[in-house]
Amino acid sequence: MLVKVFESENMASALKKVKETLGPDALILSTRTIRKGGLGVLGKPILEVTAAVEPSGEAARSVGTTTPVAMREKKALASSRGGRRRPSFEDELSYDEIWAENRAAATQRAVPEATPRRDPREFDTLRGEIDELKSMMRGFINEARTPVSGSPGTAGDELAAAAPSRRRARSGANGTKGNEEGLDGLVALLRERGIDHEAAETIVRFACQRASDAQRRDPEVMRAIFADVIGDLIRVEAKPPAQKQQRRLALIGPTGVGKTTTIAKLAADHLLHGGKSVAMVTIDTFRIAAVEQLKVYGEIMNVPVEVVVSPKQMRGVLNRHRDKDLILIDTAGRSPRDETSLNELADILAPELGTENHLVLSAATRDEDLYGAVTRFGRVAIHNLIFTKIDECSQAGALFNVHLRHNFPIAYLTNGQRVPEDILVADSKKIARMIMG
Ligand SMILES: Nc1nc2c(ncn2[C@@H]2O[C@H](COP(=O)(O)OP(=O)(O)O)[C@@H](O)[C@H]2O)c(=O)[nH]1
Ligand SMILES: [Mg+2]
Repeated sequence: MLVKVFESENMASALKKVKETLGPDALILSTRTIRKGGLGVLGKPILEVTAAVEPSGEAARSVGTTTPVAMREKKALASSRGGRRRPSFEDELSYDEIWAENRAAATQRAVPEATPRRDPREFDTLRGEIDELKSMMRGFINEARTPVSGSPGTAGDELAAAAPSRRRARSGANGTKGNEEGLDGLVALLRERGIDHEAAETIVRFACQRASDAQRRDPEVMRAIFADVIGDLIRVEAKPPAQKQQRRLALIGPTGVGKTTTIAKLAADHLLHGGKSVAMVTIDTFRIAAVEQLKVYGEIMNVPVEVVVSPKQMRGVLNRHRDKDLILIDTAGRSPRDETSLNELADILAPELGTENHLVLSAATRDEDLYGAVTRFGRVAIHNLIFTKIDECSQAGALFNVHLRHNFPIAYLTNGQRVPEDILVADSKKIARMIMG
């Protein structure tokens, strides 16, 4: 690995130098501010960035491949897309351009109107009926998860395979064939929303206990009752107790689900509305674009960004920022199929650090991929779920299926690309209404 140290007046020009010298695949190992000019603390502050690149030749080859003409074309394309460009790094706009655009956008929306409000949530009154509902539901799901002998499939397959036999077994206890057909119609209303068969059947049975015969025949009324039942089954993150202790939120999850964007939204929310001091940490041997993305947000919000590649560095960074109210930890670039990198992640997010690990999942993902991600990222202790891209999913039932199956509380939802506006604190009733359309 070729390691080089760069000095510059600010992060923008330092990263530009790194990119020009080592190419876009460069890894940022550390950043720090030093003073130069022989005047001790009065010396001019200089930013020192240590960066490295694998000697594969790829980086070297890619340096200079973006011609001025190509850059101009990309700039034209970017400006034709309109003002509110995010630092998604899908094209090769320079750091300076992205930074300038984002700073302008951030200034314009310094006090955004549509910002997440922390709704007061109720956790103290769990009615006996709901407890019973939940335990029945869990029993039902666990029963369905028991592997069917000779069937090597996924948990989803097992559920599907177990369903018909249980339906047959239960139909006798539930009365006439006519009733069963009525129930099937109601199950279909839930299946339309992306809720899986087992969950749908259970919701219907609970809903029928709350509905009169006449109500059961009215799909609109039943949809509203379903929303109530679903709302009672959804668990959201408990409000953290009012305490002075620092909170450390780590976001883990597949690439591209929106972890970094959500980190920025959370940082902005805590800064603007909670008056909290925040530091952002990013764990990985990063490609420069990934670091830049977080640095851009860090510079806009004036929040320090640290890069950590080892458990030791993590402890050092947490110690350095022990005065902060909130540490947000991003884990860009981990593929759920990369076992080694998941083990490293688990090492860095060691339980004794007290991180609250949020698994970030895109609500616009198929059920099986969601279940797969939970299983693979289960190597790291998962405390909560965050569902992103709810604006992109036509049916939000998958969100409910994975939540119910794994029973991790939901902490936040995100519903768009805008930072910081598009984030919501999870509210079970609202999620239920969203699922039922
Ligand atoms: N539509 C939509 N896009 C989102 C949302 N959250 C993030 N994105 C976009 O998803 C892409 C990947 O986001 P990023 O934060 O880089 O994902 P990461 O790889 O998990 O860190 C970016 O283009 C984001 O703007 C969301 O709630 N809705
Ligand atoms: Mg990221």
